[in-house]
Amino acid sequence: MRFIHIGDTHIGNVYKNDVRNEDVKNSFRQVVDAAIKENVDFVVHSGDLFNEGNPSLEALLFVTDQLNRLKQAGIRVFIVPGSHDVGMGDEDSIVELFDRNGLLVNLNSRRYISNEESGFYLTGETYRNAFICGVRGKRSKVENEIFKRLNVKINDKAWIRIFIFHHTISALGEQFKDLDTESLPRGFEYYAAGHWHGHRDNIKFDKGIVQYPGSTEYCDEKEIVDNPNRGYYLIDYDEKGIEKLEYCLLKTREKEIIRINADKKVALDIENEALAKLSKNSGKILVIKIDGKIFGKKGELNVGHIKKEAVDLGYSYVSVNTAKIVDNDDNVVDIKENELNNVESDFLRSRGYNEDAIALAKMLIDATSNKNNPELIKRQAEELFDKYDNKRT
Ligand SMILES: [Mn+2]
Repeated sequence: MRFIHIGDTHIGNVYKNDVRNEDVKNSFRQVVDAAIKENVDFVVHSGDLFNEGNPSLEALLFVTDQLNRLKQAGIRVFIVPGSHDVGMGDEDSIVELFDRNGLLVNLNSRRYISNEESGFYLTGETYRNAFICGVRGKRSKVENEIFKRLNVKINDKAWIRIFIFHHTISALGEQFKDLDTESLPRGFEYYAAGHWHGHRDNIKFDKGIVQYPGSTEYCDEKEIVDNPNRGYYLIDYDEKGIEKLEYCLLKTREKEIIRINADKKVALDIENEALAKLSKNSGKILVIKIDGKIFGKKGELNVGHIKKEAVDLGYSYVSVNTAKIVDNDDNVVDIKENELNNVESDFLRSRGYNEDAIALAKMLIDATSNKNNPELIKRQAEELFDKYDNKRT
């Protein structure tokens, strides 16, 4: 028997860029192609099927078509909703719609769950001698609590037991965790994990392994720079358990990462240096990362100009990261600004805002404090919305 494990496919508007959103779809299509070609018995998806909890009609139709291809090939899909698959304030996930239409199995559909005083009871499905169950991604702290009260009715007779979840566990690094690794239920051979967009496998837990396939496409600049590969797992199993496990690569767009040091250079020199490194191409992804101490002001750098030239040369996606540039002014106001920043953050935190919202508010405050230069405010506002839009896991 054989299955594919994927996660974080994020169908929808990951980018404000049609070419890249098509790439996101194309990766999903490649996985469906592979599932059919490899003649798998089923597909396991560890959440974030969609990028938004209320996807566009186009995204819904695309996913419907791809799931129908799998259905026609006799391949079932098992999923738990991810953090992106649920709309604001909604209890049910968009994934449930597909469950009711018979195109996939939502393992967190209410028929698998019973929340009682004595605990949170979970069942799953046994299919082709594999027992599969899971817990959906987190929308609030409640989901973490579920793990503490979790009782799973495991099928001991299955050849393999698969637990799907959508959290970053502490084994990935304490600073990233939204769940202690030890909180996972025991007794499974394969832990199909999602939410972490990087690819990490073979994390040992109990008698099994935790596997993060990562997202099927790069969803932001950080992923483009940090994580070289996108892919999925192909797993063979028999009555003795997992027989063979392979990480298969997806074909993604070529990318170019340019690093520039700004030390002692004026804005125009940095701009020219960046432009000189670009070349005509047919749709590469481009990330320019600039760091160091600029001569003059950071705001003088015309990022919009670099972006426009790059797009004209054919790059499909351009990101110019100036976050690591230091101004001449920075040292002088360091202490004062730090204190002010803390006061602002503490206040917002006391009002219950989360860290993302606080970061956005602070960026807005920074941008509007440059009162004398409307062009600069406009440019910074555009950049900060870009950054906020692309910030997702
Ligand atoms: Mn995700």
